[in-house]
Amino acid sequence: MAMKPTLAFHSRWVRMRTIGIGLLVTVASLAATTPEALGAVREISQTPLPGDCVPRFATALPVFGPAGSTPRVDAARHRDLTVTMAETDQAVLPQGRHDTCGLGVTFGKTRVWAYETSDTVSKQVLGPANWPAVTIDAKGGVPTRVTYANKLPSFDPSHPYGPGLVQDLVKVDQTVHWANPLGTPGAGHPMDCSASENANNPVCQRYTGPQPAVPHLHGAEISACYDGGPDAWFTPDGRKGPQYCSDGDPRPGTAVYTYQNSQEPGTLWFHDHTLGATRNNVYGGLAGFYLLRQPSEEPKGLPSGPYEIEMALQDRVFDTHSQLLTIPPSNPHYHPYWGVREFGDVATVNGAAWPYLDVQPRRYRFRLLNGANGRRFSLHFGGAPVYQIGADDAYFDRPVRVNDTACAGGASTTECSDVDFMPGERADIIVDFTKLAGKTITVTNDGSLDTSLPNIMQFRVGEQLNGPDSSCDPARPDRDRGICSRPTPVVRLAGPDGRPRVKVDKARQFVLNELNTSSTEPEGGNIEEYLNNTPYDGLESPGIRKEFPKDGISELPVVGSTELWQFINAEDPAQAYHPIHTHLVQFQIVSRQNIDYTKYEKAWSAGYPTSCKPSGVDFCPGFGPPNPYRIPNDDRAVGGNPAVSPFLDGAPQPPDPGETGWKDTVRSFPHEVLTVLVRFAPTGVPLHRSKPGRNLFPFDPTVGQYVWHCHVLGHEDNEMMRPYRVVNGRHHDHDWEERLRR
Ligand SMILES: [Cu+2]
Repeated sequence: MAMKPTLAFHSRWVRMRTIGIGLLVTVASLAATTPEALGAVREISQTPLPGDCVPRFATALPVFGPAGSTPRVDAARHRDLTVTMAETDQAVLPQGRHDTCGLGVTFGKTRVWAYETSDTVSKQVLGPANWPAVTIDAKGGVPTRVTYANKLPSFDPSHPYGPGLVQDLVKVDQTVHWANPLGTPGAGHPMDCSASENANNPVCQRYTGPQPAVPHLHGAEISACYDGGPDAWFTPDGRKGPQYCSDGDPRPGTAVYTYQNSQEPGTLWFHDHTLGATRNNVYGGLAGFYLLRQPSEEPKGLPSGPYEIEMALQDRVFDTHSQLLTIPPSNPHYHPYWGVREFGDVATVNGAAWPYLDVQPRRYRFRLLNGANGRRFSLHFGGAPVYQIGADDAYFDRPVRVNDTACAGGASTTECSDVDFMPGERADIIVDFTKLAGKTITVTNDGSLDTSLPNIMQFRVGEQLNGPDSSCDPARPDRDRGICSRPTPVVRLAGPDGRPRVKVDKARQFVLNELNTSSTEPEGGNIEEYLNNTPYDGLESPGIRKEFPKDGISELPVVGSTELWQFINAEDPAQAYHPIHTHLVQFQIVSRQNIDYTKYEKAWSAGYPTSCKPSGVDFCPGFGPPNPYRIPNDDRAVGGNPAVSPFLDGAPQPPDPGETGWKDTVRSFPHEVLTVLVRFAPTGVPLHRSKPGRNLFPFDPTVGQYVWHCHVLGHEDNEMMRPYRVVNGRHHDHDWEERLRR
């Protein structure tokens, strides 16, 4: 949202948000007097290495499973796993001396954070510490118990290159609302760190205390206790977030989760989710695949064994010592280490820079993950036929040819690509190299307009086949025999015309917006990203707090119900995209439709009382929506926003062919309203069985809380995330009714 900021507005905001932490100050001041907290520790000085100095296609793609040297972790055989978060050195860049940039550069190993997986009972290491984690291969119906152990070392100023180096390099920004394990006063609130009186404030320094971490299994239908949400973090020395949860009472620095693996099969991944430090922990390397297999529910005949390879696409910046470098902040005065768009200038796949993969002239299955902090990838496979068989956690009914069909995005898309995905999304594809023997294919990318990363990796197609290709032909799926085709069709919440096939129990409209005072401040002002103009803690929003005084949680869907959620992206720049992710449930995309965003914004801001508008600002940042949340608007949608339908522009666009199944993360583009149907039931439940109030999960989702958020890690780390609770439909409106009676 465009706005004219004033400094008066800042101080008012800081005061407003500081109320409530006063009580903590006395307790926390002890911790705050340590040298670390005072920022006395020197930082390692780094010289950025231009990405162009890293030779391309000089490193083989690291591969897990039969095609590589590291087997996947077999979670059906090893049902009790220990996953340890640790620091390790890894060959990310092509090792040794290379003549690039007009001079010789010698690359060494890169210190990263990694997950190491072992068998809890035998202690056998099944997946050595690696970025990304060695893939966990789980089997439907066979639960996996995981003990997560946080052994991330803290930076040690007397041994700066010893253990803890990564913490110094990835730099947690304490001006964003974050886990703050030491209770540093004022952390999590905007502060003008360029002002001389704040120069030594610990909030303006990077964090070097015990590192909080919490792993989230992305895409899991899971009880809240094992979800690994942002407030469930824990540190190596036993500090815990307010939503920390575990089986039993494990030793400090650990949490024990049970993954029931009861859902439909697909490509899940696990990654860190610490409040306000997800971007750091994932950038450090804490992410990995979790493949859930259930042969009876999967298409038969897909390329498998050495011809099935998972690939995590990310981007990084390195320094001249081959170490990770924090992407330079966009607004250093207010956020010394945080950036609104964090783009690296080196593409990494499975933790290797610009790798290549030798393939045979046959079909391959690639499970692609966009694991980047903020970068959207729009990929082209050099003309090789590409079929998509699934997205996120779920299979499509049958493969769809996707070459040049990923076209959503309007003004932010230069051309249609083969696979277009944003952080958090997965694409399960078959690439057919059969007719490409002897060719070299470069995977190119045009997904980010202002900071491009044009190349990703290379396929080198050999001349020889190592045995015949017996995989199914994705162009000719056999539905009756389930070959290249799902044995049971996807449960469809909407018909081909986009109309819901089920009763919609509730419609919600949310505005995605941004507080940004950069326009008048050369080094960038304060930025916060909001869902529905509400910070993560809804109690900070006067509008939300009034209606939801208990915990500020405004999304209270009834278990078993189906809701229509519309995301109104009224932001302007083409890069203001937001991949929206829901925990616990998947959803189906109905449409995207252009809106007249200037007119909508005007109607929206007019709804705010002038008393809460800072001078020169056209809305009330972080206030919550302009209207009462629970009173439906003219579109019969709750959420507290003016109805969006009068501002729709042009015809609704159906989802891209590559997003026609269940999704857990969806791309929201600027100037568009995105409509999805969310059902608070497992994906496999037939339409007629799901009813409001009926819980069909094999656990009780009304216990605890989940989140929904933007999966640009910098955005979710800076307020673009909201907790939500599933309710049983009997008491959820209790508070509200009570207020009405008064
Ligand atoms: Cu976002």
